[in-house]
Amino acid sequence: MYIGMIKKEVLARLKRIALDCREDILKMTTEANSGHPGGSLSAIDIIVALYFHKLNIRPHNPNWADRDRFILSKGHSCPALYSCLARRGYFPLAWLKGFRNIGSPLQGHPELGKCPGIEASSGPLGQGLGVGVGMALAARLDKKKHRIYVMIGDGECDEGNIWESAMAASHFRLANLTAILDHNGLQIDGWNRDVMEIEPIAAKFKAFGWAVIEADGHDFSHIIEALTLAGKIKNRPSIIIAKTIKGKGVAMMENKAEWHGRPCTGSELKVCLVELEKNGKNG
Ligand SMILES: Cc1ncc(C[n+]2csc(CCOP(=O)(O)OP(=O)(O)O)c2C)c(N)n1
Repeated sequence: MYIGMIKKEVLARLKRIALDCREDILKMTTEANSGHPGGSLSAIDIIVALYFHKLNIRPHNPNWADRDRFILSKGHSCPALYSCLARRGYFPLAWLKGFRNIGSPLQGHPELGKCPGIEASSGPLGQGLGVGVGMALAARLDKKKHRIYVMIGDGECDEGNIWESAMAASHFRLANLTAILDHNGLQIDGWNRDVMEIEPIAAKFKAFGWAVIEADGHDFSHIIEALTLAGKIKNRPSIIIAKTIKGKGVAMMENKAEWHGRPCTGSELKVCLVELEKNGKNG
C-alpha cells in the first residue's frame, strides 16, 4: 500500500516543520505552565501533513467557502494545531507566546470565532465528529467539493456520541468525511486497555459501515498515502487509524500518561529542546 511515491524533499520539509512545531508545543506549554504536551506530540505529524500537504485552504482568507475543514475534536491537543496555523500563516508566530493567557485568541481549548483557522470549538470530548457530520451534510447540500477531516482521540472513543456520529456518517454515506484516530493507546491517566478497552477498533468502525485505513501516524509517507486513499473512497465515510506514540519525539515523555496534562519545567524544557534539535540534525 505504501509505495514510496512521495518525493524525498517533500518528506524532509514536513519533518523539519514537525520538529519546529514540537519545539513550539513544548515552549508554549512551559511558558503557560499548563496544557497538554503528550497528545499534542502524538498528533503533530498528522496535523502537519494536513496543513502543509493535504488541505485545500487559503490562510489569508480563512473563511473561504470552498476550503477543506479540519476539526480537532480532541481539543486539548490544540498547541499542535495553533503551532501549525501560525506556521501556515493564519496568524503571527508571536501569538503562540500568549497561549492560555486571559484574553488571548489561543485558549486552552480551541474557540470558534476567536482564532483564525479554528473551524469548531472543542474540548468537551466526543463532539467534533458530530460537528463534522453536519459540515459534510452541508457540503453535500451546497454541492461543494471540499472535504471534512476530524481528528479524534482513542480515549475520546469512550464517549457515546462518537458512536452516534459514526452511525449517522455511515447512514448518510458521507464519503466527504474522513476521521483520523490518534491511536496512542493512552488517555488521561492510563492505558485504554486498563481504563476502557476500545479494541478491536478497526472492526468496530467497519461494522458501523466505515472504510478503515491503517497507518503509522509518525511516518509522513504513510500519512499522505492514507489521506490519498481516503479521498478515493466512495459512498461511505473513512477513518484513518493512525498508530501513534503519546509524547512522540521526546524520550522522557514517550508512552507516559503523566505527560497528558503536565508541562515541562524550565530545566526539563532545555533538555527536551536539545534532544529535538539533535534528532532533527540526525534526520
Ligand atoms: C466530555 C469530557 N470528559 C472528560 C474530559 C477530560 N479529558 C480531557 S483529555 C481526556 C483524555 C482523552 O484521551 P485521548 O482522547 O486518548 O487523548 P490523547 O491521549 O490523544 O491526548 C479527558 C478524559 C473532557 N475534556 N471532556
